[in-house]
Amino acid sequence: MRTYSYMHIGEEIDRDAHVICKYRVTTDLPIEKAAEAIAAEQSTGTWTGISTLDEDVFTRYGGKVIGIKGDIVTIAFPEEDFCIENGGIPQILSIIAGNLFGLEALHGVRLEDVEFPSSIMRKYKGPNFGADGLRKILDRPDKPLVGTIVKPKIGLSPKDTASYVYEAGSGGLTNSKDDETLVDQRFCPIEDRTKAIAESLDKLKEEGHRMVHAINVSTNGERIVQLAEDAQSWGAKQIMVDVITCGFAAVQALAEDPKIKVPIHVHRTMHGAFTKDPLHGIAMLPITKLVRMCGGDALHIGTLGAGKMAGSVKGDHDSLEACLNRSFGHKNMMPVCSGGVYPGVIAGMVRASGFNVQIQAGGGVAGHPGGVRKGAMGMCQAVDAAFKGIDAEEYAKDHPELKAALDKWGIK
Ligand code: CAP
Ligand code: MG
Repeated sequence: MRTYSYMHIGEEIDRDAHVICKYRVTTDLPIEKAAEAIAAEQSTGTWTGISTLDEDVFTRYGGKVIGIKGDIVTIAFPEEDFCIENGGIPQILSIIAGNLFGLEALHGVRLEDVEFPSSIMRKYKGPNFGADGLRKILDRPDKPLVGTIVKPKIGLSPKDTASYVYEAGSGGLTNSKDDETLVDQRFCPIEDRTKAIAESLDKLKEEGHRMVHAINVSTNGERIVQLAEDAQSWGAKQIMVDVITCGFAAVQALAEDPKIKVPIHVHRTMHGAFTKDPLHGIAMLPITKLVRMCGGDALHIGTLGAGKMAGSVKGDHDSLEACLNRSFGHKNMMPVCSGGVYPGVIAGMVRASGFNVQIQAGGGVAGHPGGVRKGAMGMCQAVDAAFKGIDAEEYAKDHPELKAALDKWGIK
């Protein structure tokens, strides 16, 4: 029985006929052996030579280790290993991010990046609106979008949620959203909430202010598209989905449903389970690329070191870049900076991110001493100051809502 070598370092490979993955590997094995173990496990091999593997199958479908640099291993998987139909993200993940994480011989392995050939990219339609489309809806061409997450996360009635949204919009916010744990609980049924919020948004519109609120439709696979359609019929101007708990296929199903005509806000709750460890798991970069392929219009990317959530500044930057770069082949996606944001962190955060972002604060709005409307004003003033290049403390001299926020939380 023959055993085959998965090592192809130094050989020419057709990059447009392979899915190319970069893994960070920690192991006591020689790294070549570890790399081969991954390529084998994720393509044509297993832990031992097998009688059923012949030259032809191995050559056509075997993963190829094409680079090793320090602890980074690059593996190219032939495009033929992947499903022919559109909708193959679950199967793509079972190859590029599958059994390899459990291999005993590896102390740690982290999928850092993935590049898809155009034959696979073409199967995915990408965002329907993207960052540019969202800006058009909100008539806000240049400044960062400024949003809130209704707080408390859970417990408010539809009426109280709608009045929070109205107050936030009156204070100038362009966006608001349900929190990730709110979908359709008894205290806040989704139909009543969506209708009540739609009234708030209509009232704001009559008063000359455009705002969207993302209704969280994260639910079972067989219900999610119908729930999103229903939410839209009840007046939702944006829908939200938790990509990790619902799956990439859910984002794609929503984006490709011809009846859904509103943008999709993508939350990433649970991502910390595999993004937080720098040596094991999956980085946000591949997650971002997959969400963009599947059609998310906005995605949480972290706060570039400014907020409450753990995350590497480089990781957040990579994700930001992958949302916005114009060479991706699909519309761009609005990067959402959220998690412990308050007015005093905005200048620094925007310096790191640029202006093409959606800045979001839950506690940083609802925790303002003057209430939600003033909290929203404080956030908007901080964004205006950053946009104009004026120091926040200086700007606060003529803007009492910002001043109150800086007095409470300080500047980071
Ligand atoms: C922010 C948030 C978001 C986090 C998720 C929260 O609220 O609603 O879920 O931004 O962060 O509940 O924490 P606050 P990440 O503004 O009150 O912090 O995308 O980094 O996982
Ligand atoms: Mg939240």
